[in-house]
Amino acid sequence: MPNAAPLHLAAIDLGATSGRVILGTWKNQKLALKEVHRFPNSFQSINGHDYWNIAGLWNEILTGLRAAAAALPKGAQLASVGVDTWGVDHVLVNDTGRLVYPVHAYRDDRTQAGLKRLANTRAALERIYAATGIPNVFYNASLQLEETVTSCPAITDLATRCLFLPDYFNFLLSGRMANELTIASTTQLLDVHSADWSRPALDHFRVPAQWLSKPVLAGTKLGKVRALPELPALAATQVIAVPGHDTACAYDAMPANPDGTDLFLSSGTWSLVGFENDTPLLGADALAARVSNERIGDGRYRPLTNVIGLWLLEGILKDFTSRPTNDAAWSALITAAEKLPAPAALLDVTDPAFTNPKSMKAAIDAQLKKRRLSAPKNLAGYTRLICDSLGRGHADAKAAFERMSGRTFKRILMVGGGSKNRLLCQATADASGIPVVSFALEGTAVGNLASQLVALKAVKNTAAFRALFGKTLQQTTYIPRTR
Ligand code: LFR
Repeated sequence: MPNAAPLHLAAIDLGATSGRVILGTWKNQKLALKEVHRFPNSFQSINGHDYWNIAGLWNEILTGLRAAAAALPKGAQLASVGVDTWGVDHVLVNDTGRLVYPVHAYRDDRTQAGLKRLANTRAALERIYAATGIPNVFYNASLQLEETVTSCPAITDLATRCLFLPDYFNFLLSGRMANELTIASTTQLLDVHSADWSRPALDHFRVPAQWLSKPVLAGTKLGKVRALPELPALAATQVIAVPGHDTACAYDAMPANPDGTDLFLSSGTWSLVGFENDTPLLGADALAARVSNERIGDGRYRPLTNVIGLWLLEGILKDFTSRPTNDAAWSALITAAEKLPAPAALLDVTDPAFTNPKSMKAAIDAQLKKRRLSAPKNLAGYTRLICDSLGRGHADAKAAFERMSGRTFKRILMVGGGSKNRLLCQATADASGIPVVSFALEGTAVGNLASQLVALKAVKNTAAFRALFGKTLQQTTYIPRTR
């Protein structure tokens, strides 16, 4: 049924290396996207610790929303706005919403001691995994909060609420404090069998239970944009708690076959390989394969594994002055890398040395040296090595999921920045032996808008959105090559 008046919505989509505000217009069952603001993002270090510039991000959000309002046709209004961000990071605030602790970035190595402690306590590790479905990873909010409470005990007097980043920006926009389910599911503090916090996990990491409220499901209306002098044009705009976790949004945007035979790959700074399921994947195999049972906006599960992703390439580029600065130079780099012979051996992409090195090139060279392998000669060589190694990592994740779930995946659907990298797409198809279908798509922003459309009752549900949106999408299929 064609809708009479177009609906205009804004997606605020924050990534660890860049953020954007996208204006979505829904008209005649079609979604048109317009990027109205894009900005770089990075954490900054002071005295050995890494922090996000929260005021800077808020100002970029305001700039983006003003740009969205200015881009509307005359007389039109933004019906709603939603925020998604990377996982795990959070703010601690008091009752009035004032920040009472600096906002650490998840790559800060302050969690290393806690990470090792849990890794070395098998019984606790298994108990926490059984309770939360989230493996022991350095960035978990659980480890971060444990470190905060330990290093600054007075924090339990100062802070009354813990808001994850999308929750916090929702609060700044709407005035309402709420924890949203998908972002809560990244923390290792949510109960894997319900949609509420896990008491055993909160107790284990000594996180005050009163800092958190029962998570709301995606699609919850938080109220109108509050009177903000910076945003006079948005007084009638509804703030909707979309899936706050960017990966949940990216998965929602995938035009997947409803028969469950598609594996999903959201490829950006991280490669998130996974699928949708009615139940979590738990037990020893899942723990060994580091399966993260994150949640879909409606409460179901997204078992996924987190492969290090294009962080490797982003890192190596910093080590070369010859790095590409425009699309043509990027394409030339990928072409040069494609022409090289396949590397004799691939990187072990699970190496913790790649987490936050001073120089990615030095970290890669050190691993190769340890394994008595020679380092690539130039940037094209590193690009080839990285893309082929990530392709192998994606294929290993596919094999593990097939083994654990009993499913057979027929295609890998790929969205995000990496879906534009044909070397990475082809390497993934070659290593996994099934076609990779890549969509030139900002999946995270699209999933964010889809959730708003469902909440506003313009679309029935995610499946209906995928079916409609899939029809309009450009796609490229990479067929596996036999070697
Ligand atoms: C991707 C992502 C991943 C999460 C990582 C850290 O942007 O949200 O899903 O594991 O960032 O939060």
